[in-house]
Amino acid sequence: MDIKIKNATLSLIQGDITLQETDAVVNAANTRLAGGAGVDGAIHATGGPSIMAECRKIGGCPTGQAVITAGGNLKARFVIHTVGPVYQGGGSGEAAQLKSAYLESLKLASARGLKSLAFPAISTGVYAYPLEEAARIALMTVMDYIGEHSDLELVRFVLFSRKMYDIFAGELKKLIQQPEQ
Ligand code: AR6
Repeated sequence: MDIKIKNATLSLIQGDITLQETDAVVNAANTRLAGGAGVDGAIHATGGPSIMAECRKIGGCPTGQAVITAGGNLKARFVIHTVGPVYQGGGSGEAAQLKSAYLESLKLASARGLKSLAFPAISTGVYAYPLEEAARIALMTVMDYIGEHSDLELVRFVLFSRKMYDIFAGELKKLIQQPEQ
């Protein structure tokens, strides 16, 4: 599913983030940038050890922030590593932290002059964020950003399962129908 916002395309696909040919792919990392399971494990496995070497030099990344490394053996030239919140019931600022993880990744892509970016569904795996709310926050943050900034031409959400694709597509349809909410 694709929609146009100003000059940019917001795209949803079912797939594997490690295969994307966008300028950068976003990694759902942890604060130590230490690697792990899920997207993080897949990106390091496919991208090779140079990505971890750069992560070690950077040292870490607070929740809601983002850092950038080269893409190693990935097709993407860069990896933006961001850290989403661990979901703890919703009363610990998780929504603001999740929004910030997307926003800081977008800002970093803009600052580097990148034109295309692929996101996974941050925090929806190991970090257990409720799926519909996570999808809504992800989509609203990206839609607002590309509506206000003309530099990014493509933002693609790469959803690993059919279920997650359907959740994102459902939330996107709701947002398009009721853009003020
Ligand atoms: N491509 C796209 N999406 C994927 C892929 C893939 N190759 N693999 C998994 N997903 P997660 P988190 C989906 O757990 O919740 C790591 O250990 C997955 O189905 O990767 O932010 C880190 O080191 C889910 O919907 O990230 C951290 O410690 C989504 O990606 C911690 O997990 C995110 O799941 C971060 O947890």
